[in-house]
Amino acid sequence: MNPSESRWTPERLEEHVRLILRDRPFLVIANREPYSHIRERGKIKCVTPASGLVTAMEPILRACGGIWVASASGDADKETADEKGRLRVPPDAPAYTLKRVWLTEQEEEGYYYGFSNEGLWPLCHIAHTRPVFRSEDWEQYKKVNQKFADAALEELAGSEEPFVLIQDYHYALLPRMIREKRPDAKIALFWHIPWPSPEAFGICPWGREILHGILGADLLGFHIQFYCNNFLDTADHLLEFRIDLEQFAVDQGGHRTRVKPFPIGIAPSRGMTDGPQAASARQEVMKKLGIQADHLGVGVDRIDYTKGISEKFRAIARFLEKYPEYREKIVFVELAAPSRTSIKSYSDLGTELEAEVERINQRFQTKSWKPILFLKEQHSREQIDLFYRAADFCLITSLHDGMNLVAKEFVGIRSDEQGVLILSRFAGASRELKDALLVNPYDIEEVAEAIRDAVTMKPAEQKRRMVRMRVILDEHNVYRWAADITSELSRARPDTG
Ligand code: ADQ
Repeated sequence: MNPSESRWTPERLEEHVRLILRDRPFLVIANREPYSHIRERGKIKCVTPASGLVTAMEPILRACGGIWVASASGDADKETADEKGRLRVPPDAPAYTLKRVWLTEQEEEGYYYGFSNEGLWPLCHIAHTRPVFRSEDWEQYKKVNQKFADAALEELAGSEEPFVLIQDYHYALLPRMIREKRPDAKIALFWHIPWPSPEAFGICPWGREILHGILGADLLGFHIQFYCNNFLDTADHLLEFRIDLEQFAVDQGGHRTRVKPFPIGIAPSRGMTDGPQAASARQEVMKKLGIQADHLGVGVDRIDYTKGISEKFRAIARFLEKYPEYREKIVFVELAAPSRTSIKSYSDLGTELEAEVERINQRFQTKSWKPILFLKEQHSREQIDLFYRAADFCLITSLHDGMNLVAKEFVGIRSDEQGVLILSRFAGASRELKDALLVNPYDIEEVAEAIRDAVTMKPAEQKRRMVRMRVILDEHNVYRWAADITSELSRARPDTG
């Protein structure tokens, strides 16, 4: 079979899912909605957040006319849905149902910002930020999980053997809540972030309840095998259930949860063949920013302490210190999206990073040159892609990261087979993208050397590495990720006893 025949496409995924489901319903639960409605200058506008998850889930939902349950987020969401929060989407070619769930401010504060993002997020990422566990947040987390379970159960009424795919750490309790009412459902939970060691997880006051909730699923997915192993170790330490290390499963009486890696990918060939190629992209970027440089580096991150943005800036400073011949010749552009800003430590981090860039720039800058441009805003897909195309290297220094899609986006777009990826070995993506320059982001010296290796790497060597990484991305795109999860879920055995 040639590669194009084996490649997964939305059509192939749709076909695949149709065969598996045979008219059984498919329900996705995710915090983010695929379509939201906002008011703009007196008019209602439908907006689609650019998201890999929407790309992967839509073909499945299209294939079976499924249901997506999510938190309402737009200020015109209410009047565009029916009294049960339902509407048909995509608006221009309705194919499946979006069911919106409304949260109160207090619920959102406790469940989303509190327990999910100040508790579970730092608990699962080893980035030396202490998790905060407040019992009020935990109460809201339980309440909101129940609210989503009720919304899902309402939609599943009257169906038989439905497939339920739950996304992420916001819904750890949901698999058990749904299973208790619908033992015939096949339930999967995909956990997009790492899973820590049993000792690290053990500090969570409600660790056992969380594990018990998760283990209501038939299938638990992580990006890499290492997180699966950590999860099984944790379950072994904290619970009494039988762990099957040969099959990677947890057995609880008659119910079995399989734990498997499903490395997420990106959509294939998004803009890979069209749009300006590297040289003209470079010109466009330079003109836009009013800069001149022989070497251009790029970083693309949400402003989050797990992404190691401060370590990245320190490594650039160290590079300029060690190799002064690159002063005035290299510019590093960091596209940094503000994120979770109602949590104080996140908004403080944005300000601290600005100050750090200012310090480094003041130290090295000349009349006509600054080494780092910190562009703190949400950029459009087109803008980010332009920077990926224009850059000589992309620098990713996550202190810990489930996968890191930026790494894959950069490689995916480089149809010119040039450019160097410098990638933290603590990002899940480092398991697949072995031809990146892999670094320990805590080792500033090593990252500075990797920058030097990137800017001196011969085009033939860049090509050799890029081609190999692109083959891997091509084979493991996001449609295959969705297909693998659904196939595996279809093999789940009904509970016994
Ligand atoms: P994130 O932590 O959000 O996702 P990542 O995988 O890097 O991390 O995805 C970030 C996305 O946001 C990318 O598509 C990127 O292009 C975009 N982005 C970043 N900065 C931006 C900016 N300034 N403007 C606009 N867009 C920007 C979580 C996990 C990851 C895992 C994903 C998917 O933490 O490890 O890879 O889910 O499972």
